[in-house]
Amino acid sequence: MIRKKAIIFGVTGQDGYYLTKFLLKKNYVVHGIKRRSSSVPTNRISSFLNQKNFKIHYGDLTDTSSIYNIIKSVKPDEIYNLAAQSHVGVSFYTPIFTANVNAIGVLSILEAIRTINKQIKFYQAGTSEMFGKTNSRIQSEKTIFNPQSPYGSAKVFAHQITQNYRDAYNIFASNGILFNHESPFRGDNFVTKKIVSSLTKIKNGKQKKLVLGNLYSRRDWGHAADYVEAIYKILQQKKPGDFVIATGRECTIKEFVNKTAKIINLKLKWKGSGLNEFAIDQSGRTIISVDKKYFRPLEVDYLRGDASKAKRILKWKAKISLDDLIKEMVNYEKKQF
Ligand code: NAP
Ligand code: F7E
Repeated sequence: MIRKKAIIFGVTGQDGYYLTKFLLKKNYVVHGIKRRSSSVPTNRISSFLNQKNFKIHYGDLTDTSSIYNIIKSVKPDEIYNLAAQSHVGVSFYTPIFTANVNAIGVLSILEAIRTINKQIKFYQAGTSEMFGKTNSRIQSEKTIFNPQSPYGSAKVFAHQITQNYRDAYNIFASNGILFNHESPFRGDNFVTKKIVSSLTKIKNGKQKKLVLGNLYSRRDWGHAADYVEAIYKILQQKKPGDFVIATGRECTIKEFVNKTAKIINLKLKWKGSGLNEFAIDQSGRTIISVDKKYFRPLEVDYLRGDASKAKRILKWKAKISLDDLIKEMVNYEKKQF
């Protein structure tokens, strides 16, 4: 039997873990690309490292030669680009690096596909951050982009250059426009992971306080396991295209905190407002406060995705509820004590 070969850039990240698991189950040979790092970057994917259908290569999206050499030697059927400097807040501190990885890195992959083999299918990990400041109450593939960060702006370039290569060179190049998706394997400095991890520790006496930034932005949160299934389906279509992947539901950061507290049975009472807003526990101790340092120079206030195109064409919809996602994240955190 001939197995399909996939390259995953960004294999060591949250989505890299879920997509690798998914593709290995589908009998793919998966080639994952990792960067050199002073600490072990493969913690999430350690369970795959000894599997014969999983191979790991050193590479970096800022090193065009590594991208070219890997694609030339692996001869993949499909390339999934999940690699990015993916933190919106950090992109204000490292804007040039963010643009080199998230924008130019994508162009380097597309150029390698164009020169090596135009039959390779390509997936680009786009984001709801491309919508940025929007007047649309629900955002679809037709909503105008208005990014509010170096991260979002670099992703708009990546999105459009992917469309350009599709149209100019007839390459099967597709964009996902994924809204926030989380899991127990989410990076530590994203807000859901920070909230779940901190509140679980506070409940168990292992941490004193959780300090957050803007409590009132609204996000449409799904589960990464659901979303990688959509990513896969995007590359299995007859024609390439762009797809919003979202749940269609949103809530504020504060509502996410309250849901998590309820699930772990931690009683909270909110007081104050603005930078002086805080929450106390049953004994009157302040366990949540707000600090300016976690605010961004620009904020994206409201994101809610319309995934009806994905439902119609990919036959995809989000299955895991926000409450079940939080419960899974809480259970994982408890096991880390
Ligand atoms: P993540 O956990 O931060 O993973 C990012 C991956 O990119 C990691 O494997 C990271 O490697 C790798 N990477 C970073 N810089 C690189 C470079 N210069 N060369 C090669 N690899 C590099 O992100 P994620 O949540 O899995 O997201 C996957 C993709 O979807 C990203 O492109 C993100 O921007 C996009 N996205 C995510 C969401 C979401 O809510 N999760 C929503 C929309 C779009 P290290 O492990 O070495 O850092
Ligand atoms: O912030 C607010 C923050 O960093 C969510 C990435 O995967 O999804 C993610 O980007 C919201 C923002 O995710 C803290 O200001 C408050 O309004 O968890 P986040 P994000 O910025 O939405 C998109 C779709 C991606 O593409 C990205 O790659 O929460 N917030 N207090 C905080 N955020 C953080 N990180 N930390 C806080 O303490």
